[in-house]
Amino acid sequence: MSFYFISDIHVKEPNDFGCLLLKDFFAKTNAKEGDEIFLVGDIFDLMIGDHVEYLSLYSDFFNQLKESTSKGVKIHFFEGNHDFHLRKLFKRFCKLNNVSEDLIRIYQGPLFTEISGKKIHVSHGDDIEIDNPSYKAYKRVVNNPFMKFVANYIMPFSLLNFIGTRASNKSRNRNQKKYEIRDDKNVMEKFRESFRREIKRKPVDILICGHSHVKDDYTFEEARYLNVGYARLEKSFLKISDDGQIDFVNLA
Ligand SMILES: [Mn+2]
Repeated sequence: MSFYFISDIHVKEPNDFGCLLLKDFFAKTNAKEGDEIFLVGDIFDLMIGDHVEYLSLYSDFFNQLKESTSKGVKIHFFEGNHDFHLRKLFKRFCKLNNVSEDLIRIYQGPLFTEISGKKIHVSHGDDIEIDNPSYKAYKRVVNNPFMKFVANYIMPFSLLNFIGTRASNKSRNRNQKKYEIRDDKNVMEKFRESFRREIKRKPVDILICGHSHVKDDYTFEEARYLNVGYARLEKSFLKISDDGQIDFVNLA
């Protein structure tokens, strides 16, 4: 059994570079029965709420999920800060395509599991991030039940898309650094500190996340922090093999 992890592809539209990476990721993993794929958040730059339009807009991705799950591959989808409130959408997808909901798991928070005898924490990474009060306030707003209801039932897809694209572009302008600078030492150190605090709170052998857009492989007191980084820049994913061997694998 092998385990594959990728995050922060930020697919913006069908057939863009992100879609290409996502397609290449599924091709390169060549996952078989019993293998597990972890989509660790912000796979899509904008996917919010139960809007059936997403199923046709990103039909390549959903067809891929259908194909993988039909082979007995389990998919773990972690909601990020760009793709969330998606439980109902995936439920809908499973029903429409006769896919067992057991093979597609959606997470709003961290998953604590065990792989090859190691205790593992998997999450998008925003849950462990320290010193980001404005982000935490934003999360409280978007995650409250009212906003969830609005995203699922009130807001039409077209309006959501319009607002979301604008907000996303604005945030990109604000965070230009995050999207362009590789190995940003300040961000890297902040997330290492976040990791050190998190494993004191809840010890694991390995913590895997994304979100910071800074790829990392760092060990502290025998615990390992693996950040899969910004897929669009790094063009790689993480693989844990049957024997516990951990590798970054390159994409196209
Ligand atoms: Mn993120």
